[in-house]
Amino acid sequence: AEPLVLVTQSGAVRTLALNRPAALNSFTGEMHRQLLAALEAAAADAAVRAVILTGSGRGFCAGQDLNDPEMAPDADGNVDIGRLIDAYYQPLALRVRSMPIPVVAAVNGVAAGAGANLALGCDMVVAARSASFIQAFSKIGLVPDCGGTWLLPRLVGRATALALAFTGDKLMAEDAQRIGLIWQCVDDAALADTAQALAARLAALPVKALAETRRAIDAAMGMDLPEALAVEGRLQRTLGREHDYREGVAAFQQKRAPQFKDR
Ligand code: T3D
Repeated sequence: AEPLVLVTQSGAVRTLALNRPAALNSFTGEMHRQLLAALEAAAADAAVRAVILTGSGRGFCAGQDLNDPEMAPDADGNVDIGRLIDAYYQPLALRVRSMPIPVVAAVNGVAAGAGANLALGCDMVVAARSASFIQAFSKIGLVPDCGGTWLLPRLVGRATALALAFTGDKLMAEDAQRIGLIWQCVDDAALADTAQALAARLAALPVKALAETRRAIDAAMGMDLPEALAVEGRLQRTLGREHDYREGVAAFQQKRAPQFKDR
């Protein structure tokens, strides 16, 4: 069978493309399993220093496949959504957010429901001009999941988070960039090259320090200043003993390009 996640590699950048284009790459259990396995493999492979997450066809990801047999109602007509959340969406949101390397979302088309929040949970989001973001949950009586309730107010503040979540209106990539929901909006034809160049640039940086930066910033959101300073101090003390720090300083002093390798 055709893989539901296409895995390709260019230099140190691994690209994972969701691959159910006929259903706008919406999630079935099997696509979840393949994506999680592909993320685990990228995390474990020293030759991979950045990941790009994208979609094949005209969509990025339309969230849960609302026709998935795993969502079939029981005899009382109820769907056990909690099972899907526990088995798939929570592990996915946590896996993306705890990767040891940077994760770039290249949003090639519509990102709806959990698909929007999967993209927004990545470290940097680049979107094609024709792409859009839809918090589709309110239309089917749910709350934003896959980290949406946590991500949205942090990205755009409470007022905009609630407006996006309540209305479920389609937000075009250009507007998403304007309000700070994503990093960059580019012409459709430039998306793949822009994402690849960005990921390659991140891959050449000390990725361990980038992963710790993500962790520290996420943690600091829930801390007061003394606590956040303590975390910074702890991380700086640890990173200061690593190869990449010595290499970065030596390269600066010797006026040469650094060769980072910690992970
Ligand atoms: O179990 C749970 O629900 C747990 C919770 C999970 C979190 C969620 O993700 S909830 C949100 C689920 N997603 C949605 O509600 C979005 C549903 N999709 C749409 O609203 C629209 O498709 C889009 C706005 C995303 C795109 O619209 P458009 O007009 O560009 O495309 P389309 O024609 O609607 O879709 C193209 C095909 O993809 C179509 O199939 P067809 O008719 O050509 O055979 C459509 O049915 C299919 N498709 C799109 N989204 C889904 C889907 N099939 C299954 N599930 C989908 N989510």
